[in-house]
Amino acid sequence: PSPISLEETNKSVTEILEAYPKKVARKREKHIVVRDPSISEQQIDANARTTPGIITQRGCAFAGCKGVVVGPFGDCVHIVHGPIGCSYYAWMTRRNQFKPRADGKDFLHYCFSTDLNEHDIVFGGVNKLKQAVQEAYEIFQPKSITIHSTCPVGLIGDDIQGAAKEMTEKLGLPVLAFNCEGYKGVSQSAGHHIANNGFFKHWIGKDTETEEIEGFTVNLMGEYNIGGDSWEIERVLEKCGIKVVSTFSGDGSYDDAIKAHLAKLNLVMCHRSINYMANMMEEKYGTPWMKVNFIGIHAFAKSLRKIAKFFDNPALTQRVEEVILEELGLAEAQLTQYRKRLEGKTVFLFVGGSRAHHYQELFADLGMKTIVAGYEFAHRDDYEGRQALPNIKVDADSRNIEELEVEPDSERYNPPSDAEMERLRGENLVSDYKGMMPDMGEGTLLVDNISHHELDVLIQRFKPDLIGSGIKDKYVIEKFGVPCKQLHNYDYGGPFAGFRGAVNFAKDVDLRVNGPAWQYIKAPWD
Ligand code: CFM
Ligand code: HCA
Repeated sequence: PSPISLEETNKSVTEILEAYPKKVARKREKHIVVRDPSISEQQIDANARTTPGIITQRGCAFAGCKGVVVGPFGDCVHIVHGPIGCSYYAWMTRRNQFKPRADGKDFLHYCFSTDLNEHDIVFGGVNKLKQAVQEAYEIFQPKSITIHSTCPVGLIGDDIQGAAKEMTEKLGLPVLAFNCEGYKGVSQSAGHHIANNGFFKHWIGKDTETEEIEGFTVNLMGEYNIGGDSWEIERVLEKCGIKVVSTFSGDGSYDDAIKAHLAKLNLVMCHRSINYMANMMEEKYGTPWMKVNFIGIHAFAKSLRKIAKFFDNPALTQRVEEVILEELGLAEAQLTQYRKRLEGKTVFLFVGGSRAHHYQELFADLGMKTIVAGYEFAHRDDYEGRQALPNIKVDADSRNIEELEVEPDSERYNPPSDAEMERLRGENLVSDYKGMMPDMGEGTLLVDNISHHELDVLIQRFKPDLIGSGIKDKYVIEKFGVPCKQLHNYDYGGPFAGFRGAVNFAKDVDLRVNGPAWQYIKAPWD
């Protein structure tokens, strides 16, 4: 049950909508849902274009492709083909970490751009791009070079695919081009899809020499090593005897990535950004995938057991139980002091496409209750849990993927019914995958792609003890006297995943929630 009353929740929704012009209110209404578990197959609108004039927290396709999925591969050079601002403002803000391998290659902290200017816009920028690839190759000798086009490149039509092909042949090094112009789709989500397709086409399966990797091998998919999360996850997996072949993309290395097809199982952490790859690998290589959550100590333990169950090996199962006993016991003991001070506090969560769900389990470990939550750009399946069925055609021999259709939008998404999902699960046709909505209690509120106006109303009504969100609203929130914990880049902290991460998180949250400063803050507009 929610600590807020249903009446209160409904009143806030009315207040939010009343401020909008009728047409906008009609649209936004479908993105704001009061959770009612008695309604089967409760729906929410998502993945729709933001109404112009509304201030959203979303990013663009370039952010989703270069910034999120491709950028974390640290031994590669990622060139942004576009005006310098696209590169500069995306430079090192996400806090994805990388440790160089034996070859010492580490280009993560660099910012590579063709610095497209007026002359290039008029006469074309392809030659400049090829020159940039050549220079990057000569100076850095990276494992691979990727090219990312930003908006103006799509408008002038530079053939970046042709340039990549030519340079691949010339240099004998894989050069991959991503047509991830920012305007594609309705958010960064389109960029994830473009990135997945490119990797699948050009990297996955490229290691043809290694025949087999022995042991309980997995890929960590949709884990980006923000604040060192992947390292804590790997520490525990390794302790259990589970071997990580590759991670997409946190602490990602090219040599690992081209072996990904040899892993026996794909663990899908962020479903939103990587489900395409998991589905394509299942189709082409028969690699099964399962949804996991490593955020929250009980969620982590549950995921470890799920992995052990998949491998169905008595020695592994026993080892996993031993590790859980040790790690969970220690973390629980360490969390006790924080839990005492945090129990019963309320949280709002507005983050990307998976964390607004994943972090609810960690807050529950701390005794905190999520009362309002929403994604910025997730799709209906991430909310409703009725997974869109794989809609991918992969030509097994040539690795051709049908050209990306811009992300199917909400109106065209036709989810399977609960009954249909049951049947598919029974036949092992879909992974055991659950969205955010079923985990949210009666009377809680789901708000998709929240706007600043909506956030203002909800803060004033519910006065949460903490909001987990991003940089675009952090300071608006804190001016209300409510602490904001960034759940994108973790502010300056982390890791927050796994057992040790949960303890870091609790300390950080306690400092914020129980810090004495907030009571002295008077919002400038009061
Ligand atoms: Fe997946 Fe992510 Fe997220 Fe995401 Fe992102 Fe991110 Fe995020 Mo910021 S891949 S959807 S596009 S978990 S960058 S590491 S924090 S919005 S919730
Ligand atoms: C992005 C990246 C971002 C932004 C974070 C934020 C990240 O969407 O381009 O808005 O605070 O995690 O760095 O999601």
